[in-house]
Amino acid sequence: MDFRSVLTTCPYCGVGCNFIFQVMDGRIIATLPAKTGPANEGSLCIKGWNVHEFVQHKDRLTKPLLRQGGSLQETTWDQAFDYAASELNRLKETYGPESVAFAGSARCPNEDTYVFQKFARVIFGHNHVDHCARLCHAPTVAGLASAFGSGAMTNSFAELAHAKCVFVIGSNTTVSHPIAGMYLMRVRGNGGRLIVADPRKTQIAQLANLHVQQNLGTDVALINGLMHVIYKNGWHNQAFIESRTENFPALVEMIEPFTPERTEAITGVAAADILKIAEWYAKSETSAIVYVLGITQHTTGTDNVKSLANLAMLCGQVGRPSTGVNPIRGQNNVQGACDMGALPNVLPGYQYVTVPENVEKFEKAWNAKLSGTPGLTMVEQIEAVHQGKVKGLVVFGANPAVSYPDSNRVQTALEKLEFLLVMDIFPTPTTAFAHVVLPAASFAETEGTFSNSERRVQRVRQAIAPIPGKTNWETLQELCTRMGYPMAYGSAEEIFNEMASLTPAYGGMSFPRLNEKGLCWPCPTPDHPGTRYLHQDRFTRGKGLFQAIDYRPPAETPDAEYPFWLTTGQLFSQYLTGTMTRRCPTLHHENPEVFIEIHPEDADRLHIDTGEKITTSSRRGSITAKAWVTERVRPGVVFIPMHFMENAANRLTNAALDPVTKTPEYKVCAVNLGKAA
Ligand SMILES: Nc1nc2c(c(=O)[nH]1)N[C@H]1C(S)=C(S)[C@@H](COP(=O)(O)OP(=O)(O)OC[C@H]3O[C@@H](n4cnc5c(=O)[nH]c(N)nc54)[C@H](O)[C@@H]3O)O[C@H]1N2
Ligand SMILES: Nc1nc2c(c(=O)[nH]1)N[C@H]1C(S)=C(S)[C@@H](COP(=O)(O)OP(=O)(O)OC[C@H]3O[C@@H](n4cnc5c(=O)[nH]c(N)nc54)[C@H](O)[C@@H]3O)O[C@H]1N2
Ligand code: SF4
Ligand SMILES: [Mo]
Repeated sequence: MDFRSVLTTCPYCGVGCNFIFQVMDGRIIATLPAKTGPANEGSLCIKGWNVHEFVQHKDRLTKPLLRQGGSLQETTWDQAFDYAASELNRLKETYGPESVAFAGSARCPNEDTYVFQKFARVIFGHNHVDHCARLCHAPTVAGLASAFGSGAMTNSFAELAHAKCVFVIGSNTTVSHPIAGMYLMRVRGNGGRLIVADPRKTQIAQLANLHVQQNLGTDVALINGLMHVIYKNGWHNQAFIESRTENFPALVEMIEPFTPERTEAITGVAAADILKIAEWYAKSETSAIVYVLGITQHTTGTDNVKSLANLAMLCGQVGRPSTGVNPIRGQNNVQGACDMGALPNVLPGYQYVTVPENVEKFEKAWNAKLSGTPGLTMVEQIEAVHQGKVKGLVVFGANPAVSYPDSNRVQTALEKLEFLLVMDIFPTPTTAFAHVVLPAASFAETEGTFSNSERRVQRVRQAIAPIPGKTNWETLQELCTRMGYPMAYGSAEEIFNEMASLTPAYGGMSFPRLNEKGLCWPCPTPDHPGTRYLHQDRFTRGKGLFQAIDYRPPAETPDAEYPFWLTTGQLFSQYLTGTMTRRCPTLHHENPEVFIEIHPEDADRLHIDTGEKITTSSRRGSITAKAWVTERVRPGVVFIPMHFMENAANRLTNAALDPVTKTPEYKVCAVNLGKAA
């Protein structure tokens, strides 16, 4: 009997909990929390505890698939590589390199993603490479980079428990990031105040000292209103503003008209509550802001983030322990996938493609011709397919048929592609459109690193042999080699070392150093201890930049034909498109099907009961699901979870994009409702 314990990092959310796989005779038999985990300190949520259920599920893809005679058939690796390479070369030669786009993954280790974006850039010489940060936290990266110079969470999770005030806005923390939620649940016990601003009555809202329910998409107005009150009462931090920031007069002018009364009229939040939040946040010794998708998934996503940065700077609540602006990143490695340059405007380490010296640096290191023009973002790639500009798509660890907005339109684009290559661990609605499917190794089958929301780079370790026979970077490097650019990495560590040599924030990291507790970037030199909180004495960009942001309503608002507001999001025991959690019996049992949350007043008016089937339609599509009559939503608002491919919320959502980052407005659109026919 061979028994081993393997310490590794959770593949679900950006908290980055550490756990120990118990492996017996080549099978994982249990998952146990690791006390040494810096983010989880010995705790795990239900998804972490049961993670091995999907890893060894019978549905795992084990062999490559090739479309033959209209259906996907098993084939050899050799044939799959040959066919994929010849099709990609054909498109490149027939329509030019710009005709092939790349959608990457925030699920896979940094090393896989580094190789993925390098493959796209060296073979095709363009920057049409993106990943799901686009659907999620791209506004964070853009908004915080413009205000502070760095687009990452400023502080660490454990610090949050000791803040005197935590302002949670648009984060369903105990559901989406349960272990981060654990720290927030300690705030009140430690003598701090917890404020939640969320249109829905979430669990964390019910645990707060104060919960306000703003109208969907009105966060800029709410934050400007808070700043108005803070400034008028003299609760702002003048010394901080003078020494650490610039452009303050522009902000003062912008917030002038956002009186509590006007703010109440726009947001629906009572003026008295606005006053209370302003006072608690500004006057507490340490105040931290926590936000997630309620802030970012809007056509005003970047504006929302900039507004939160304004609020923190106005009060000097940044650059110290237990303060800051803390976006909790969604996917396990979305921070890392951004760091690795799986983005159309930056090379690894946020080195802009538009700066010629950066392009030269990577051209020299990679011995290839690269482009200085930013590429297409995820949703733009789909539009480019409709316009006939993109003919081939390489999807690595993503499920656009379910996760992108307006899925009917996405699916017609996938159908139109001359060549679709998908690499996944399971069959999905996206692999169903593919010409070639390459089976992927899961996180349990590979060495590497994930970078969590705190910028902590942590080890991922191989517990069992790769189920498809190859790790993901091995597969990608073989395809790249067959397309004429030889890659010959011998290990994940070798890939990490190349990446670190080109990425200053990772420059001082190495596997031996990461083996202990991981390191938070920036960690520029081998003797640097890593950085727990950012912007201590100066902002990354020098002075913090105040930006005057005006309120803009969402792209689509209710009218006579579509009189309800729809908002979408996540559930506790399902994860994104459900490919993994729906195969974990323990999780699936908790949230087995889609539902539509509707307020009792609306349900009464429409004579709808809990459990009854209702149909909801938007301008783009419709779905039928059971109603859940609940006061979690406000009158006039319905909520639908996004996880269920057979009844995808994205058939309804609006592909209206944030103008800066092209992030879709998943959090607001207009729908109608009625009993199912
Ligand atoms: N169990 C589970 N955990 C997950 C995931 C999962 O699918 N399942 N996904 C992971 C990923 S990738 C991500 S990005 C995160 C997402 O984590 P969250 O962002 O916390 O999850 P959401 O459900 O999208 O909802 C955020 C909150 O925004 C609120 N909201 C809706 N509209 C607005 C608005 O206009 N303004 C404001 N201020 N709030 C609004 C919603 O009511 C909700 O409470 O979770 C990660 N963790
Ligand atoms: N309506 C609505 N839609 C949303 C959202 C919302 O709030 N509302 N949220 C959005 C958000 S925040 C996000 S992040 C996106 C997520 O969008 P996606 O990234 O498309 O969704 P996932 O379900 O994470 O898809 C990841 C895929 O990778 C596969 N996979 C897992 N591990 C590996 C691996 O190691 N290697 C490979 N090759 N594949 C692997 C999984 O089986 C899965 O099919 O969805 C967005 N869509
Ligand atoms: S909180 Fe996130 S990282 Fe931690 S166990 Fe749960 S899903 Fe995994
Ligand atoms: Mo996300």
